[in-house]
Amino acid sequence: MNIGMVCFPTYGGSGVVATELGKSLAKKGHKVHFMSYSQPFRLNLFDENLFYHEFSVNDYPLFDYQPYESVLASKIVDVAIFEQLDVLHVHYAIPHASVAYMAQQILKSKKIHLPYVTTLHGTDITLVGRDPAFEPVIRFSLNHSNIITSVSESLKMETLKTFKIDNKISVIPNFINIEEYQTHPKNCNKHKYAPNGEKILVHISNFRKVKRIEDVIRIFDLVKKAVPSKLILVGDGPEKAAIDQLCRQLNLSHDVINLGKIADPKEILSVADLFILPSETESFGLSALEAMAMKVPVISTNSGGLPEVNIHGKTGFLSEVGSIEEMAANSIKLLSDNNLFQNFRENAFEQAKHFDINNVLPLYESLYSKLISNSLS
Ligand code: GMT
Repeated sequence: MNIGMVCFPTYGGSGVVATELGKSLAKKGHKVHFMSYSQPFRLNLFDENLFYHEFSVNDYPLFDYQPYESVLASKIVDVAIFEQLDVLHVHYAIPHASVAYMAQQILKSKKIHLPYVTTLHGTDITLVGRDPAFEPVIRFSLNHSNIITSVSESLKMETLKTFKIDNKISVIPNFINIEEYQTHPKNCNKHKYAPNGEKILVHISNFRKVKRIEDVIRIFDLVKKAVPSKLILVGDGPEKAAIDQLCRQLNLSHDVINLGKIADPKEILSVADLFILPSETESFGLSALEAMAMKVPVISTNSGGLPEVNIHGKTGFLSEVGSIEEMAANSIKLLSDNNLFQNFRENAFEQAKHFDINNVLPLYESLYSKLISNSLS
């Protein structure tokens, strides 16, 4: 198949899912064409069957806001014709679902049918999508998507509650390549971050308010008082400066290690004892799944799709949003009981196996095939 893939290239789960999906499809022999304004951060163009079509949105004094949508729609039309795309897959509904619709209509006027799949990732529905200013456009473009997928049951329910859509939503969960985690060496650099054998807590995100990073710091503050430990923060974003300030206030600066943005989290996860994800809302929690694939138990909230990934009392613990003391107590419980901890590590890995790419890729392939055969008939 010839597949067009549209995603945001920035540091975030939807771009990671699109990129990893594209890479796996390419390995199976499909040709995958990424279209974006800069190269998605995990894309490796040396891989066979992967192509990247960049577009730039020119600035002009008249524009306070650059016409991203128009340029992307034109790029899709151009690539669809030149590369003879069979299907288009857009990640993140805003604005990609309406752009896909526009491209589809332009192509239709040229007697070309390009079916599109829209994958909902989370904040496109739960945060940004809640803005009433987007409602008619989102509803329309979702209703006109040839297929809608969502990354969790919770996000599907949330979408049906927020938007009156008649279209069916298929749940296809996020995934990891379990083999890459299984074969990754463990603990190699642990001494670098924890020279005195401290436990290592890790948080990875794009440091937006929804991630509640302040809770990560406050949980760590309590844990550290009971168990010698270090906290590694991976990522960057709008909350970073406030977090640095909080670490200074709590006298934690020497125990909190900031690594900034890292494309592949495996090395960091390989030294982690616990993964902390206290998000306000989280449609799936791909970073939690990546941690579990590396046998790292997860302390998270129970919001959104997190309970579909992290199983309370088995692979980690779930708490209400903002329950800092409880999340700290659960962390201490796990870090102080080696038998329990080893049990959770194995359970986390077993649970992660359900989300292996080999189980998920055929679901996307069969959706694409269905769309292509419908358009041929
Ligand atoms: O805020 C983020 O974590 C990034 C965001 C995105 O859209 O890029 O992530 C969302 O999509 C991920 C991949 O499907 C999910 O694993 C995240 O749970 C989801 N984030 C939220 O719902 C806050």
